[in-house]
Amino acid sequence: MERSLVLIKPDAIKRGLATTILSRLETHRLKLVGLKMLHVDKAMAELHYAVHKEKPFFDDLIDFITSSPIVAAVFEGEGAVENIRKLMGNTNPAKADVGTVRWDFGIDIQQNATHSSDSLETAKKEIKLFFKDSEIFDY
Ligand code: 3AN
Repeated sequence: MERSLVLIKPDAIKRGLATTILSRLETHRLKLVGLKMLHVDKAMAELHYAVHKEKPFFDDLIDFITSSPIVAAVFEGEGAVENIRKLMGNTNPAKADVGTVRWDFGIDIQQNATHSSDSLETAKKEIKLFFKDSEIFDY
């Protein structure tokens, strides 16, 4: 079954939105198979966002994601990667569809509440970065 990585970012954590966002996914046919709270360090953040290394917002992005603990989750389901992206909405909350997580909870393009894997290939790499095999459950 398809799996995807979801991160609840510092802006959402600080506003007490972690369980609200996780719950929204759980009620949309996505099964929670891995969950942890962690404080990402600079090295891990740079690995996670390696594709954005040359972007002008890279340093700010690293500072932001390391600015507080985050919640990392693995969800499983048919079409999980695409369905989670749809539920999250556009990267820029101002352009997100009404009813999406980023429409409801995003502040701006950086403080946009969540991250979710953008392809199956990326999901596999991202899940490996955040979770050991033994931290993902079959049930
Ligand atoms: P998504 O998270 O929707 O996959 P990406 O992969 O394009 O979006 O960007 C990764 C993260 O980089 C975004 N979640 C956002 O926090 C940040 N980001 C993207 N574009 C910008 C931008 N123009 N200015 C500041 N931060 C940005």
